Amino acid sequence: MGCIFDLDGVIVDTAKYHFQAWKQLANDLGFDFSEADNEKLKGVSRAESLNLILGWGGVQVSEAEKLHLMEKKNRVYLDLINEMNPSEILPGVAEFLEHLTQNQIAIALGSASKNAEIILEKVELKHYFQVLIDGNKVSKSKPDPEVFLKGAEGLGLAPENCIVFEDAEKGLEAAKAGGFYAIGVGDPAVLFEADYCIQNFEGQDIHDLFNKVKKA
Ligand code: B16
Ligand code: MG
Repeated sequence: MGCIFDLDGVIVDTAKYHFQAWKQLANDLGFDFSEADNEKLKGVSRAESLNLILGWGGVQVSEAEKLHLMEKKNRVYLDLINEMNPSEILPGVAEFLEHLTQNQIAIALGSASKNAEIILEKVELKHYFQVLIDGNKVSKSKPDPEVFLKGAEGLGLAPENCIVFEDAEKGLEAAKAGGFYAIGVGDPAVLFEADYCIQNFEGQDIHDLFNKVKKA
């Protein structure tokens, strides 16, 4: 049995730092975008995020300029995440990872972020993960299931023996497309693709969760 975790929105809230960094880039290019628009960037790769943002601003640039803009945004983002510490771990996550470990449940990360490893190091959770699949190891973005399939493969488990925890619709779509059980972390009205939803990890028991998704 295994669990595969998304990072942003599940383990930590890095969306606020992505927003700050992208907003600064957009402002430098002479336009702005809202926090509501930012919701559409959750779980979306860096390159796809940039394309969406440039579209909102009606800005067209060359492919070379896109690379430069992505680097610029990432430098600002890295400065922000460099200040992260374990106080930013979302409620109940550290205890839940410990509970999984105690129960010999395998743990993997399945994140679109190329900065996932450094974030896990900053919040001191990296040692819980047997497998890290991040934006550097996949060629297709969620809703393609590649990131979770590679996670399961790394753990030596079949998708039907793994639960994926996700906060984004695209991530849940990816999990279901890959044949995984999927637990949404957040609002069930939004995360309707999930087999089951939790508000956070506080007091969660993995055996209860497996029973709930199996019945779904
Ligand atoms: P990076 P997740 C995603 O993380 C974020 O939700 C998304 O907003 C971001 O663009 C993407 O990572 C790529 O991040 O620029 O650090 O490579 O939810 O898949 O953990
Ligand atoms: Mg996420």
